[in-house]
Amino acid sequence: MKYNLIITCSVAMFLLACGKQKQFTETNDIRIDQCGYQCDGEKMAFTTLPASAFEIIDNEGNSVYKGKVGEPQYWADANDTIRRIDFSDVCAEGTYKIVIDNELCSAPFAVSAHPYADLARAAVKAYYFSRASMPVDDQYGGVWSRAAGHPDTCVMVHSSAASKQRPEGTILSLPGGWYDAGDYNKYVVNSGISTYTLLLAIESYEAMAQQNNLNIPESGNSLPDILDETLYNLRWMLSMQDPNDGGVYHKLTTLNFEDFIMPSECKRQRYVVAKCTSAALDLAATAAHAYGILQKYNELHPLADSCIAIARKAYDWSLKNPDVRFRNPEGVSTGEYGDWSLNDEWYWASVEMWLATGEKAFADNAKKYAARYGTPAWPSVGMLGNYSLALANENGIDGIGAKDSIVAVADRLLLGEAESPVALSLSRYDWGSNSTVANEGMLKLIAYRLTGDIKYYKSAVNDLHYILGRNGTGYCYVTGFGSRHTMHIHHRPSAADGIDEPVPGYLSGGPCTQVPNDCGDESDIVRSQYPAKAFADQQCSYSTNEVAINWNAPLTFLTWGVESR
Ligand code: 9MR
Ligand code: 9MR
Repeated sequence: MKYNLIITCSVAMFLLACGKQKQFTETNDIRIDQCGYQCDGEKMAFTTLPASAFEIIDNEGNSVYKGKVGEPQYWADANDTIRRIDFSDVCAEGTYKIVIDNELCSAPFAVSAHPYADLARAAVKAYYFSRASMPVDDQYGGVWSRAAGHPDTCVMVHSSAASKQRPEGTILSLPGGWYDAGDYNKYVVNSGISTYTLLLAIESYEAMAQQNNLNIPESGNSLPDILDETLYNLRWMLSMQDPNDGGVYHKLTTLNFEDFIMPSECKRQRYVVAKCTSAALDLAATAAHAYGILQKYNELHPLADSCIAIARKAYDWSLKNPDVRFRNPEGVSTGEYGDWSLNDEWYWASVEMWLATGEKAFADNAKKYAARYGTPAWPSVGMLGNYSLALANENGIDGIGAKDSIVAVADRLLLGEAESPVALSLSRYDWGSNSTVANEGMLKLIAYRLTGDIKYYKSAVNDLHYILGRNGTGYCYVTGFGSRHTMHIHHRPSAADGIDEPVPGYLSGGPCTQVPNDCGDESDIVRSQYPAKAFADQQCSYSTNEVAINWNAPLTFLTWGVESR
């Protein structure tokens, strides 16, 4: 290190003396975390080029560190031979570039005490941009301000949802909530895991929640901004219950997807569609969990009371209708979120109801549905029950080792990371693979919290590095961040607002091996057959480049947890 410094200083002095700096050509083949690295953290980049030596230069072009590039390793997921670049010894705050073989350089990146603070805010702010039924005002949205859309005050009961008290065609007022994704519909199942994940971030990172100013209309009131944002969706979710029987509508939607137009231009009729068990159980779980948190705020006591009452009714409805699965009814073609296995929803809801009420019947049901659940996703929510159980300072439910289950999954993920040339646990590139990475990172952060073992935290930081550019494509997958971020997300406002820059803070779905022809069979957009590269920064590529509330939620938890240490 000392030797390095002496050499690099003299080179710098020589360059300064000559009055010119060597110019390097920037390449995307040095993959870095484009948002930067923590001062005290491990710092790894990798290159797909056959380099042997590297140096780190600072803003003035001074070389501050020199090292050898790692041995070549084959990364099968990307069909690339990669070499690691380890510069963990560079700890001083600053802006740097990596230079390989004295020729090519990376984009500039930061080493900083808080490289993800802005990102952590933007990940939540994205929800504000996604609010239905209200405008995005100039003072909060800047160039991305827009008029309100989808008042949802005249929503029709669809034939699939008709009941005696609310026959087909009944008009309901169900405003608010977030648009699910690049489309403008609102789906209860996907709202459940998203809202819960944000609630868990609020509880887990309370100090950050208290301080974080998101510049949203509620900023300055007595509640944390992230909680205000989360309540915007929770209140809508609660309204999706039919108070007559406790059943919960699966979604609020147009019959077909809207065109790529602004929210205020959308005029199609919206409907509530079919009640189903997964929606009822996910609402029960989320509302029961919210009940616990909202009680901490005096002004939210009435809302907390509604939460537990609604959760109980939804759970009771589910007991009477334990297996009503959702399928898009004839004539409805928007997002399905159909789920064929409901044991995990039963487990999660039973755990939350037990935590909220302490009633034995719920614990018995939780035991009945306990199983080895894995990393969460919208159709597999069992692990969320383990999160709540393990994080609540309660004795737990006899025979359910929630903490052990979390740690066992985290350990498996760390094994995968250790075997990966690029230090990544991810092993499947499904639709929304970036959210799998974020959910894996979140699970590791919870394991860190439960055990205090720093190895889980470090591994979660590697997940964040992947999302922010140290990956198979060299994209930073969050709009508005990094030197090369996704520009053409499948997101209707970003496409229709006439602003080149997409609305910031949104996580793209990421590489995906499903629907390789989403841009059309005739399209000349060809997606790589290698999973880690199967991505297209194209608006048409909804299976790789859409955004979604259940993807930004684990990104929020991950960035908040990494920043909170
Ligand atoms: O825009 C829709 C997106 O939100 C969905 O995730 C996706 C899959 O259901 O479908 C998108 O809509 C496309 C439709 O499925 C096929 N025709 C083109 C639509 C817009 O790209
Ligand atoms: O995230 C969902 C993914 O797991 C499914 O494979 C896919 C197809 O059913 O649908 C995704 O969810 C989309 C939803 O159906 C409609 N809104 C956009 C969502 C993200 O693409």
